[in-house]
Amino acid sequence: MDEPVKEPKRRLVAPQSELIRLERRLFLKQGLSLGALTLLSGCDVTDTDSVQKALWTMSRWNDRVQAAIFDPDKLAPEYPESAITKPFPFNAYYPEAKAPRVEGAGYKLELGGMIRDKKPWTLPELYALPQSSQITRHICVEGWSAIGKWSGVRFRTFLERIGADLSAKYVGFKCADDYYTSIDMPTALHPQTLLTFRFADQILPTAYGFPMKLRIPTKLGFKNPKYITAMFVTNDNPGGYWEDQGYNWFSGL
Ligand SMILES: Nc1nc2c(c(=O)[nH]1)N[C@H]1C(S)=C(S)[C@@H](COP(=O)(O)O)O[C@H]1N2
Ligand SMILES: [Mo]
Repeated sequence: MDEPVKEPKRRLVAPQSELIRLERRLFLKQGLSLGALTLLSGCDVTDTDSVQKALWTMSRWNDRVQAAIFDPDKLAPEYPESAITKPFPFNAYYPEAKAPRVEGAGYKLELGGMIRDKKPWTLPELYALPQSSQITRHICVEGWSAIGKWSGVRFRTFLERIGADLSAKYVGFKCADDYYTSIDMPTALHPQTLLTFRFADQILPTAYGFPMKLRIPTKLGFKNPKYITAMFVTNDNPGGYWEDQGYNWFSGL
């Protein structure tokens, strides 16, 4: 849609649409209206800066509440093969043609932080770990969802194998693009959280994150890093690409 907007008019509507954006975020993420936020925070909603600050405070509060009510035994729904979405959508903060092409032969997964054995892992070593599969729904905050089949090692199994400190708070991920994200340890240990190397029974294609994607069906799509090159265990929240721009950090069940 190309709607020509004249320069002066655009400048006039800009602050208004910023507020509409904020209101939408507030409503989506906290189930709140701008009016309710005004009452709760006492800040002037026409002052975008203080609204942003209040949003951040509430988002952090929300993370704590969500982490507290996280149920490690609650499973995301699984589906039959017939429910798989074809074609499965690609998504990233750039178009598909720009997806990073990781060289499999020389690849090594780097480990850091609170991990006993930080020896880097090659792909053949990772493929030799016990593998399991899931058919689950990937839900993107942008408003689409799709069912896919991923296979790989239970992340808990891998964390145990490398001697990760399971009492630490976070696991952080670095990716071959400039993406990064992090998750809470209870979610890392959840039985459906898989470090996956296959999509639809084939080695992960570039689009879906070769050489690996952390598949977490209990979290929104942006908490599922593709093209992982490094991971580390830490007690300092590493944030994330979208999280640092205001998306709720926990974003999960
Ligand atoms: N490295 C990396 N991982 C990423 C992203 C990204 O841009 N880079 N985008 C996230 C988002 S927002 C979504 S919805 C899913 C999309 O995964 P798909 O391409 O397999 O559908 O990847 C997530 N993981
Ligand atoms: Mo997404």
